[in-house]
Amino acid sequence: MNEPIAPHLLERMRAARRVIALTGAGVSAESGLATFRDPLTGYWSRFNPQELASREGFTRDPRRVWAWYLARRRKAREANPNPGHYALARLQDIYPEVVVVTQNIDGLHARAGSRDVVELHGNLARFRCFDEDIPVDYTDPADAAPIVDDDPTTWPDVPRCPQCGGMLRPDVVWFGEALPVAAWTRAEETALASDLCLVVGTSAIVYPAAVLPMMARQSGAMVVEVNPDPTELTRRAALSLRGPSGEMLPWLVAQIAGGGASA
Ligand code: BV8
Repeated sequence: MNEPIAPHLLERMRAARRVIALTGAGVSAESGLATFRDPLTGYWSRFNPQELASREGFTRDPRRVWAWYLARRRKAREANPNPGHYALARLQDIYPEVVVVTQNIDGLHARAGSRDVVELHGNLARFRCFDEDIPVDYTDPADAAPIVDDDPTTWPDVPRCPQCGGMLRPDVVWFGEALPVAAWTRAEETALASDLCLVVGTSAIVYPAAVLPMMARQSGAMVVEVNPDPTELTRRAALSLRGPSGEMLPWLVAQIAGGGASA
């Protein structure tokens, strides 16, 4: 059973009108998608994700990086939103403004019904030409041969851009790359205008995303963290719910809505 929320904090959350929810890989953990902080399983455990999620990593070994993303794309396509994603979507019935600003590239917030999602780091379902940087339609055939992480003979060749013959890449933001301007601008504006900032399932290590809760706090927002572990943000949060978001978020939403112990 969760600790009851102090009445003054509950009142402050209920009085909010503009909510920003900053999410990271942890909100999708209960959908079966690995986080970055988890030791990468199997073959990928020998790599630092920052090595793979970078232009240098891709140019060094395009087929390895392509295989890693395609395997993640397939897992995300087969995954389902979990109660944490649905609870964030339910906030839309309580507050006039709810914006989910996510670092995740799995598309699960939209699939759970969140209508206003800002994808800071792109989306695994979209692809671009590595050379021209233009969007390129590519559908990974559902019946394609399985990718075996540590068997390079199962890694598909990197598909080519129909315009220029350059390699395709996932439409995600790699380390060292700038965030999409429109997404970052919207995220900043939302953080500065918010009066309640939920920070869910993120280690708050990657920038500039990790700045957003501080922007919200400096603008007077109440910061609430949901994470099984303490993070860089914990000491700055007015409330830290120590547990998995798939359990804590439905409980939190029920408390805010004035409901009982379950969602
Ligand atoms: C930029 C998409 C500048 C790809 C990602 C040196 C050289 C170059 C850059 C830098 C440098 N030093 C610092 C930087 C900046 C760098 C950065 O921040 N590095 C870090 C490592 C210090 N940032 C960048 O490079 C950014 N770009 O700075 O550009 C620029 C400006 C102008 C012009 C040119 C350049 C780009 C950063 C984006 C990188 N792309 N993702 C992909 O996914 O493959 S980042 C990726 O990692 C995620 O998107 C996310 O942001 C991050 C992982 O963090 P989390 O989501 O928090 O996940 P994590 O695993 O860390 O934590 C999970 C949490 O969940 C944990 O706290 C855990 O306790 C919790 N949890 C677990 N289970 C649950 C749970 N919580 C709730 N419920 C559960 N069940």
